Order: sequence, then C-alpha cells, then structure tokens
Amino acid sequence: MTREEWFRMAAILGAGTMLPKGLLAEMITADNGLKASDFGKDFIWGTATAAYQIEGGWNADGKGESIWDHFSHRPGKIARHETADVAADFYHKYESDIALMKQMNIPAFRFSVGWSRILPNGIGQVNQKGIDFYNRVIDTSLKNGIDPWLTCYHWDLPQALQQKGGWTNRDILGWFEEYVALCAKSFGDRVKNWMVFNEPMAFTALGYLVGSNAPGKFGYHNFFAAAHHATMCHGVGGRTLRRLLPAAANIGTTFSVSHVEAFKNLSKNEETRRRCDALFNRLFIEPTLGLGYPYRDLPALKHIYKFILPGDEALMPFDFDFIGLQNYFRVIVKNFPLIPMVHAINESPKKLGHPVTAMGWEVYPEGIYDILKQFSQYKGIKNIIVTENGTAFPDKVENGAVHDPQRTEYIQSYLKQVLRAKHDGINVNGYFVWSFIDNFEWDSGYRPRFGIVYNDVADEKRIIKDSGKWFADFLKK
Ligand code: GCO
Repeated sequence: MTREEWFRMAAILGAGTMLPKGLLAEMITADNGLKASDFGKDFIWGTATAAYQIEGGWNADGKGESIWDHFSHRPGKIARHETADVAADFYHKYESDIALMKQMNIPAFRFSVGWSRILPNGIGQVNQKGIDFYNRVIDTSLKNGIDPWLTCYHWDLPQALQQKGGWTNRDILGWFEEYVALCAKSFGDRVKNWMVFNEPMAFTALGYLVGSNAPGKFGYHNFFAAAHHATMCHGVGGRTLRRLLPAAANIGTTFSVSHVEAFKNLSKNEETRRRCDALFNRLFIEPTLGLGYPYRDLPALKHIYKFILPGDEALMPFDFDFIGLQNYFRVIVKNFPLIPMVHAINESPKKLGHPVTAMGWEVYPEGIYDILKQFSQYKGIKNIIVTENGTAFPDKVENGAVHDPQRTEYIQSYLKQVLRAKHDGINVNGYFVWSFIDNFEWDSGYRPRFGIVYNDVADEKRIIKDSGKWFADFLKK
C-alpha cells in the first residue's frame, strides 16, 4: 500500500483510528498529487452559497417576507425550530467574509439574490436598500479580485406571490420576468456570470409535491403546475437576461443531478431506474434543450398536459451558455409499486454498507463521473460547470481549529472523478464547493455543516476548517 493509499484509508476511517485528528488532518492535507493546474488554466474554481441560507437580516432595511421566512416561522417545519432569521449574518458580515475568500485564494463566489429583498412584494415597488446590499456584495467581490456568479432564484419566493399561488400560478411568468429584469438592470454591468435557477427539481418537488420545504404544498396538481411554470421560466429568465445583459454575459442555470442505478442491475428494476432518471435528471433539462418532457419514460407526466398552453413548447427551450450540475450522491432504486409516480424506493446506502455523510448521503465519487458522462451526451449542452458539490460531516472546534479530514477526502475524491471526466473529453470546466460557510440547511436547520469555513450561529465567528486550508493551498498549485 502506497503512503498515499494508507493516508486515504486512514482518512476515511478517521474517526476510528488511534491517530489524533490533527495529525490525520495534516496527513490528508499533505500533497495528494491533485493540483488545480491539473484541470487547466481556464478551469473555474469557486465556492457556492444561497441568500436565505447565509444572509440573515430576514426583515432588515425593507426586505419583504419570503416563503422560507414564513415556513421557518411555522412550528414544527424546521429541525429544532431553527430559522434563518440571522443565519450566518452575511448581510452584515459580507465584507469580512469576502476578504476571507480572498485570503483563501477563492477566485469565484456563487451567491443568490433574495427576490423579496429587492422586490418586497415580489413585483412593483423596488427596495433600493436591497439593491444597494447586492451592489456592495458585487463591488466588494470585484475589489477583492473575486468573480461574482449570481443565481437569480435559489428557492426564496416572496410570500406575497405565494399568497397568489406562487409557482402554481401561471402569472409567475410575468412576475419572474420583472424580477430577473431588475437583477439584470441593477447588476448586469459588473456581473458576467448568471444562473436563472438553482435546482428546479428540488424547489418544485420538495415545495409543491411532498411539502417538506417551503411553501409546504403537496400533490400532483401543485407539483406539475409548478414544474411546468418553472420550465417556462427557464425560457423567460434566459431570454430576459440575454436581452438586457451585455453580449459577453455567460448565462446558465443549475440542476440537482444524481446517477441512478437499478438495484443489483436487475432487469426488474430497469424500468424503475428509467422512471427515476427521467424525474430526477431529465425533467427540466430536456425541455430547455428543445427535447420536450420525457413522457415516454415517466408516464405520470400526463398530469402536466393540462398546464401546457398552445405555443408553450416553442417557449420552453433556451440556448444556455452553460449548464450547472449539482451532485452529492448516487441513487440506487428498486421497483416498489406502492410509491406514486416512480413506483420506486431508494436502497439505503447504509444498509448496503456504503460510507455515508452526516446527511445519510452515500459517498460515491464515481457517481459524479457517471452523471457528467450522462449529461455530456446532450449535444445541446455547450459547457458544464459543477456548480455544487460538497459534504456535511459533524465538525467540532478543538483548540481553535476544525479538523475535518473526511470532508477534505470527500472533495479530493470527487475532484479526481471530475478530472477523470475532463481527461475523457467531457466538457466540464468548473467546480464550486458547496459551501463557503456552514449555513442553514433548509428543513434540517444548522446541524448539517457543509462549509469549508466553520460558523457557530451563537457567536458568528468564522474558523477556516482544515478542508478550507487544503482548498486554499490546492488553488495555488
Ligand atoms: C441544494 C441547494 C443547497 C443545499 C446543498 C446541500 O442543492 O439543495 O443548492 O441549498 O444546501 O445542496 O443540500
């Protein structure tokens, strides 16, 4: 076993070995042969965040209520009744946080705009103090030599619009156009890299099908209405940005994606695999590529017909400059007729004896290669950026440091698979770690820590974790 292999094994077993975590962490951050320069000089490196998860200032300076403010204030919706009223207080700490990104050699910063911070009621009256905040974030990033990557919508719809039906109301096409146009006009002179959505599958399914996320709606009607209107807003958002931004703007959108495998590759699970792949990976990308909805492999899509108006098919496609893929784990499915729509259940990675993270998600680095390869087969995709990848493990502060060898090992192992994909000719040209800082993990609250920078909401003090130190060093090589 080579020295490096031994380190790897020791890191994965980290918790179980006799080695003090500090020494173990040191070993992991030792040179593992991976360098940023291996990916080419034009490869984009960054860290990703989202407005609701890091900002706080939930009602500061004229900001309107979002569906997540409303949802998290309802009893029983969020673990330990936590809210993101303060979160990581990025609203007040943006300057020192961006200075920390510079100290960590981070070249790009992905953040999202809180729709209700700049349009408190979703449409109409603009909140100039909200616009001013994002201008400060953008200007501070540029001053520190950091490229701002702006996500227009990362799930925090204004509550005022939800009261009119939110994503189930087709009027959202006009509301979204007004919002995206305001973003383009306000920030387009300095922000070159844009994303229309963060993970339409997540916010429509979790928010309108199962109800575990804001606004807590459920059922086929709500989901398919929201899904179709989100698909239409891919086109609306893309065209609005293209119309209002300088020609050099880089316009994309992002999707949550996971390699889907049939349990034991049994033929009886193959149809289930196709249905799950259609729902989790194809439902939103294919209409934007002009391929329409994947009806053949997901018969439940017949419920979406009633929301499609004449002419919609021609308005769904948009020629994005890049597609952001956000991958964390593999999905292994087996046929289970009682589950609606997909007739499938996930095979638990823990039950299979596979390593898992604090979220119970499987650590399976090959999965990011597999999903990159799958998406590389869409001829309409011009460029792929991994706009999110990262992991949550329980972190603790020991003598002012956070030794998190498992997170470093996770990032290194996934990066190796991204590099493998690149070497195989797959057009992947960027990677953003989720996340810059520990933040509010939606209905799970603050316990899952995804940051490469530690934050304790009690004192809002930042500590660069060992994984953040490794990443900073990696980016210099
Ligand atoms: C998502 C979101 C992030 C999450 C991250 C970890 O993909 O769900 O973009 O907001 O916090 O992915 O779950």
